[in-house]
Amino acid sequence: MDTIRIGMIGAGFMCKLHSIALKNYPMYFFPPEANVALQCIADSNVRLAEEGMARYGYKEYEEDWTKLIARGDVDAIDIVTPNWVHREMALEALKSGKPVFCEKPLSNTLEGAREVYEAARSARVVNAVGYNNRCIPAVTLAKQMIESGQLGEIYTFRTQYMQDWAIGEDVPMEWRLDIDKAGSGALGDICSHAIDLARYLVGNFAKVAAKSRTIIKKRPVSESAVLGLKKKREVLGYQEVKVDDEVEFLVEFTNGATGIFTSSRFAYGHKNTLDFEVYGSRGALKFTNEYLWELQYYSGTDPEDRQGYKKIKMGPMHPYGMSFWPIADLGVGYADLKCAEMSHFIEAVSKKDPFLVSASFYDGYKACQIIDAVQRSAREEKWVGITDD
Ligand code: NAI
Ligand code: SOE
Repeated sequence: MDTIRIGMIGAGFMCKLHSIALKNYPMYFFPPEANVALQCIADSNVRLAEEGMARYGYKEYEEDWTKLIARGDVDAIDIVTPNWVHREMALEALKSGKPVFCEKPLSNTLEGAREVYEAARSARVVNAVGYNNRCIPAVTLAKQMIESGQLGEIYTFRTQYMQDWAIGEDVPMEWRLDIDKAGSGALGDICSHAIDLARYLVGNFAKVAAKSRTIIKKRPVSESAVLGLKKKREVLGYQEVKVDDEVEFLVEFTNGATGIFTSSRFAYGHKNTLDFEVYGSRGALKFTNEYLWELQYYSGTDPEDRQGYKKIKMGPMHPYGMSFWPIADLGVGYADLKCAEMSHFIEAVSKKDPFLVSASFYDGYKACQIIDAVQRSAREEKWVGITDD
């Protein structure tokens, strides 16, 4: 059996998730399509690269990511660096002809995402973008139910992705709050997952009408601020904030359905809440990641005196079920879902078939196209169309 030797660029939060997911792959997805080796890790902070090598079990480490891509002992590239460096790294990986997994969003600009997508299309190598929520068993089941016609014609898709970590004037500047680095705020950071889920479950967007705002317009700058850590740090200065702290938008899908999106990183009561409802002519679905292992289904065709939501508990008979646990309702963890997403990437690399990934660079480009349209709509206070390319 082949061994796919992974080169990981970035040694932060997502490096931990991806490394654990890749290590667990052959145990959850057995027999594996290929063996996976954590071969080399790179980070511009060489101390983190060296630490990551020891912590996750990589064989080598590099400070220079271009050297990692060029190594003869690296077969596939996994990009888990911040948004603004995805473009150059993905282009270099594609140029090397090696399969590449890039975390979302594909780029911090629409132009960068389009350039990467077009390069992947001509390079004809396996390419995937990190939209792991597609691989939540309940979400995949929702897709199967919608595609089978069980909900009939889809009328409305309502979704929210809400967090609270950005609340407070003392939360320091970090790349997720810097428009030049991240490309957007809540919109690209968390709502892009909801955008991708909407495309996955309902279809492409025709046009959007948006409203967004920056709530805290100036933040303290301190040494090496890390997401979520609220430790007091020495304030070195202040930086203007231009990212969206909250965003709301309406969508008209190309199939005529309507979408209602809300996303904020200023939402007390939500540490990391992603939920959606789908309303159709024959029924409805409800999901929240706060009950990751459940999908609520309402059949509009039940006898009128017996209608109501029923709670479907995910188990071995559901998507990815046999890869996880033999009885229902034992739950999955964050790394398990990334492992499910990685299983598609590993299979695609092993079979050299770009169509086997879960979300591709095309999906990553489409999400960036929608992010750009939402930003334009909010700026110009009008509906903005999205080309169906
Ligand atoms: P992080 O800030 O924790 O780690 C990024 C690492 O990249 C840092 O160690 C930094 O030193 C390194 N780095 C920065 N510039 C570099 C360069 N030029 N060359 C080499 N290394 C460089 O970031 P985090 O939270 O891991 O996010 C990484 C990416 O993953 C982001 O694009 C984010 O949007 C995405 N993400 C996706 C999630 C998902 O659910 N799919 C969840 C969290 C993040
Ligand atoms: C921070 O808001 C974050 O880590 C996002 O960057 C991820 O995409 C999201 O899945 C979880 O929250």
